[in-house]
Amino acid sequence: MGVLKDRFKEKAEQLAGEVKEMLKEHGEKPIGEVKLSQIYGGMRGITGLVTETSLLDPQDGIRFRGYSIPELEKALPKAEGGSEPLPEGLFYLMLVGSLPGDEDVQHITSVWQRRSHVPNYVFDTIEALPESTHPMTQFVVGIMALQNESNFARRYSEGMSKKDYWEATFDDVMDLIARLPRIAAYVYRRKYKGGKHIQPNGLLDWAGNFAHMLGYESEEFRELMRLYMTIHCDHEGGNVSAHTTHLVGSALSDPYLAFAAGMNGLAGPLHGLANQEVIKWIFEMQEQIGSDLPTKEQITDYVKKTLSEGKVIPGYGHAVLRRTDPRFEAQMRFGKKHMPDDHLLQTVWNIYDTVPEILGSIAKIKNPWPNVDAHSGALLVHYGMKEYEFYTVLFGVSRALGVLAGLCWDRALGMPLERPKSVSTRLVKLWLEGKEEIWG
Ligand code: CMX
Repeated sequence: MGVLKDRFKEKAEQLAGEVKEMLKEHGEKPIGEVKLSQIYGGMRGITGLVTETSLLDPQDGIRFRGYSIPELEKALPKAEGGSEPLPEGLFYLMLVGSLPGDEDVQHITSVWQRRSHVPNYVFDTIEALPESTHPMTQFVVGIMALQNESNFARRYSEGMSKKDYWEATFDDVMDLIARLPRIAAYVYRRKYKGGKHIQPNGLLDWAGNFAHMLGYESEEFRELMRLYMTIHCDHEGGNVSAHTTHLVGSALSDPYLAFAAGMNGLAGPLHGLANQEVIKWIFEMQEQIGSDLPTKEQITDYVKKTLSEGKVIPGYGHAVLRRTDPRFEAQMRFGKKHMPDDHLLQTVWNIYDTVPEILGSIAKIKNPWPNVDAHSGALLVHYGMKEYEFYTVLFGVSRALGVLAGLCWDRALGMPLERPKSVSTRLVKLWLEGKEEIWG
């Protein structure tokens, strides 16, 4: 068994024992109340899931095993000569629960390098799609084609014991994460670079190699990819991509099936697709105003026009956060360090100075502050990646780290099939009249 697998097994066995004891003693203790408005309101605020990898506080922001993003920027190992965290380190932290050393990170890099081969039939499957197909759809089709390789599916069909589920999941997770950058880069080069593909560089770290396969060779872009892949990876368990991966995995669908399902959720404009919508919206604003550096007054007018047309301001608002997203702040720090004079970034910062006050004056909007997607596209455009329809694929490659580490934990803790109770409005009405019981 590999070093990482051994460590995970040890931690998982310990926690599984603790959870068993905890449930024996406290299993009947209620956690809060559920209101009628919540079941019609996207289940906001209902605590109904357990996710080990990260926790989101509305005021404090995301913490991975207790560490905030600024803390991780300092504490996680870096590439040689680099200053951004390596995503391998965050994967280790989410999986094992403690900070990795340089050797732990190097181990993960080399395992992912070894497992990164993508069979040709996966590329052939992507090639069967029209080039106009959205990059997220091509990405998901590539993942689905790869499902043929699933250890979990093969071993299950051979009659695997329940106690081995976690191990087969772990093997699939490592294979899948290792291969995702190659599939994503293939989609990018196919759609935007005339099918001129770039072979992997086995000497680079996971994110550095991804940048290389995309065709961006500057060390600064590699650093951006390391930061990007780190900060987008997880946002506790209730967001659409994480929850979907967890839900589909609960049917013992293998990690390829579960992750592909999660990616279909990430492809929605209220979730990960917002990063493409932000840049599209800014490009349209620049064009209509006729300037690549609109004034704050012009931005204000444009924001009001967007709202008056019944549209959302992409990149602003959040279902849980009630402050500026620390992932936005991390990208702003990167921008101020590397490209403070870039007009697109300055526009993003001017929007940040303008939008919260406008959204804050609309009573129904609970969070007027920017989320992760408000910033990411501008950094990519700076380095020449203007093909904004591809941005959600980058988000997806990163999100794999969190949701797939989460899936390892789900199987290790023996999480059962997820099956909440639903009710019809007819039953709700009868319940309100006192004629029916809902919870009986
Ligand atoms: N612009 C305009 N209206 C907004 C808004 C925004 N940025 N954010 C929220 N609202 C509106 C909602 O559409 C909703 O209106 P209705 O009641 O008419 O439907 C109302 O305000 C209440 O929404 P909320 O409770 O504040 O927020 P929700 O939890 O329902 O939704 C989110 C959260 C992210 C979907 C929403 O803020 C939004 O649509 N933002 C823009 C899209 C975006 O940036 N998504 C990316 C989120 C991060 C990610 O997952 O990647």
